Amino acid sequence: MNYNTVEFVTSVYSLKQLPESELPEIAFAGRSNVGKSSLINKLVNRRNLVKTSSKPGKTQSINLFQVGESFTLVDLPGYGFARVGKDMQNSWQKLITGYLEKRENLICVVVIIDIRHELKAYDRDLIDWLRQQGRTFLPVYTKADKLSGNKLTKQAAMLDAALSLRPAERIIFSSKTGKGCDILKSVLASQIESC
Ligand SMILES: Nc1nc2c(ncn2[C@@H]2O[C@H](COP(=O)(O)OP(=O)(O)OP(=O)(O)O)[C@@H](O)[C@H]2O)c(=O)[nH]1
Ligand SMILES: [Mg+2]
Repeated sequence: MNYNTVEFVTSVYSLKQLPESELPEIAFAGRSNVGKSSLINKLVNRRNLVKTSSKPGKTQSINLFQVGESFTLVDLPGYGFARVGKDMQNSWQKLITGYLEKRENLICVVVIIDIRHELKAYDRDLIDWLRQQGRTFLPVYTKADKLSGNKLTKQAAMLDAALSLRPAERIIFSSKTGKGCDILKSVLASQIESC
C-alpha cells in the first residue's frame, strides 16, 4: 500500500458536511490525547500532516485525508475530554457516533488505547458498541515506548483480558519509535483489499 501521496480532503463539524465518497475509509478513534493524530502522521510518514498537541482536545472536527486514489484516513476528535463543557462533549459524541454508525464506506475503525493505563470505561463502551454494530475494528495499544519489556507485556495482557482479545487481534504501537507500524500497514492493506 502506497502512502506517498496523502492529501487533506476536508474538516467536517456535522454529519451533513461529510463528502460523498466511494473510497473505503479507515477511521481512528480513541480518548483525547491518546495519540490518534500522531499515529496517522507515523503511518503516512509525515511529521505534520495532522496537527497534534500535548494538550487534550486538539482535534475538534472529523478530518479526512485521501491516500492516492485508494482509500481515506479519518482522524476523529477524542472522546471523554473533561475540560470541554458537557454540551460540547455531547455534540462531539453525537458527531463521532453518527459517523461510526452511518458511514457506509467505513471499513475499519482503529481503536487507539494507551498501553500504560487500565482499560477506561469509554474504551470498553466504544468496543462493546462496535461489536454490537458489527463494525470491523482493530485495537491498537499505543505509547509502547513509554514502558519497558516486562511492564509492556503485562499491560498488553491485562488489556487483552479486559477486552477478550487474542494477541493476534491487536497491535502494540509507538508513534515515537515506529514499533508496530509495518504490521498496522499490512493489516490495513488486507482490509482494503478484501472490501
Ligand atoms: N511517547 C509517545 N508520545 C506520543 C505517542 N503518540 C502520541 N504521543 C504524544 O501524545 C500527545 C497527544 O498526541 P495526539 O496525536 O495529538 O493525540 P490525539 O489522540 O490526536 O488527541 P486529540 O486530538 O486531542 O484527541 C502528543 O504530545 C504526542 O506527541 C507515542 O506513541 N509515544
Ligand atoms: Mg488529534
